[in-house]
Amino acid sequence: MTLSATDSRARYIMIGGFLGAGKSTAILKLAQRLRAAGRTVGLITNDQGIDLVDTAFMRSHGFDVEEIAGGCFCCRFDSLKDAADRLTMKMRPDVFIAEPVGSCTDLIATVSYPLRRLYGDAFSIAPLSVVLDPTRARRVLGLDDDSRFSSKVRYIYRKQIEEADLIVINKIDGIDANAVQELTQRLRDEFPDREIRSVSARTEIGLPAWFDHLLANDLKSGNPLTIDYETYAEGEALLGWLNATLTLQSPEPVEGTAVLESLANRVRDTLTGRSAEIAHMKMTLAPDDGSNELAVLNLVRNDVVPEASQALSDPLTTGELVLNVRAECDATEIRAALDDAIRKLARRSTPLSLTISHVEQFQPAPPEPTHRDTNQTE
Ligand SMILES: Nc1nc2c(ncn2[C@@H]2O[C@H](COP(=O)(O)OP(=O)(O)OP(=O)(O)O)[C@@H](O)[C@H]2O)c(=O)[nH]1
Ligand SMILES: [Mg+2]
Repeated sequence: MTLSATDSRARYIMIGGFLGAGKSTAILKLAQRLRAAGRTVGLITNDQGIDLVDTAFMRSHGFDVEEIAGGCFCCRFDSLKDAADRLTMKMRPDVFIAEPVGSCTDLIATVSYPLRRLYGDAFSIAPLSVVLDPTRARRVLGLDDDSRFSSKVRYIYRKQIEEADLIVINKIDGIDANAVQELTQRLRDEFPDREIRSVSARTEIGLPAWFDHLLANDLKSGNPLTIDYETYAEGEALLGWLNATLTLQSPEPVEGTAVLESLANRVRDTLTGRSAEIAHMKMTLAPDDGSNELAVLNLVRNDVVPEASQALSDPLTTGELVLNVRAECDATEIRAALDDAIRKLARRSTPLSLTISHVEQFQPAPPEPTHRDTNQTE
């Protein structure tokens, strides 16, 4: 965990990649390692809406998190700087780690370069990592059958890889080594000159070398991505977004993970029935018992079962559930799937009452970056 001893600037690290690739999991591991090495870390999360599972997840591990809601970093560049300033006022981080929205691309031209140009005296900028879920990447790159996302969503996916300084194949704990090898070869062929790493954010294989690279190397200068903003905007608008906060009440104590699984399975089944591919459905459940515990559950494709990554120690009767779903469909379809799931859970033999206290559903608006640096100077 070496940071330059002579450089007094804070390090700014951005870890991108498509929805559900494992950005938050990796960021948490990096933040924990830095903290263990005596470094102060400030985290910045980002979403098109508010009520973020990622923010709750990272705060539950004791980190200071600033959330930029209502638009991506590139379109809310000034908010990104304000968030960094607030963290600086609070705890002067040695390292900022920022997680951009998983449907966002062109980050080097719209975030990294402007940050370096305008605030290069305050931040040293690390290379951009783009994290991949290998199963999803194999499908998008045509190694496995993929008719699940339409071509404009796949366009964004490819553009994300194209602008990466470091392509990070994640989740290698859960996939055959030959499949990773074949994917690596395809990435080398299609995106030459990128550094490619294979890691598991979960089991920590490959993390130390990746993280050391991010601390020791600076963002290079080069031509920004060539990208058609119309196709990019259309691709983003194909993705429905739903963020909701719900109040849970149960007459009898229930297992938090079981509640989340029941809800996730029902929403997934409805969306699968409507041929809507889920990019990421994530949930947290916080009991009202003052314990500060958090159950976390994720689903990153329609053809898998939801995975609990954090569980509660005890059953609960009341709590707050936060749900974020991103899928390729109209957001109203996700809302209908949620309402249907809530009705079904209320009719179970042991009924569960879930009441929506806040909900937002939308298709992301066209990206309009605050800055886009095309002529790069160091
Ligand atoms: N098997 C395995 N699962 C992983 C690994 N890293 C992340 N995951 C799981 O992948 C799912 C998504 O992880 P996140 O870290 O939330 O992904 P993300 O990229 O931050 O997702 P968004 O913020 O929605 O774009 C969760 O269920 C994680 O537990 C890994 O190395 N191996
Ligand atoms: Mg995340």
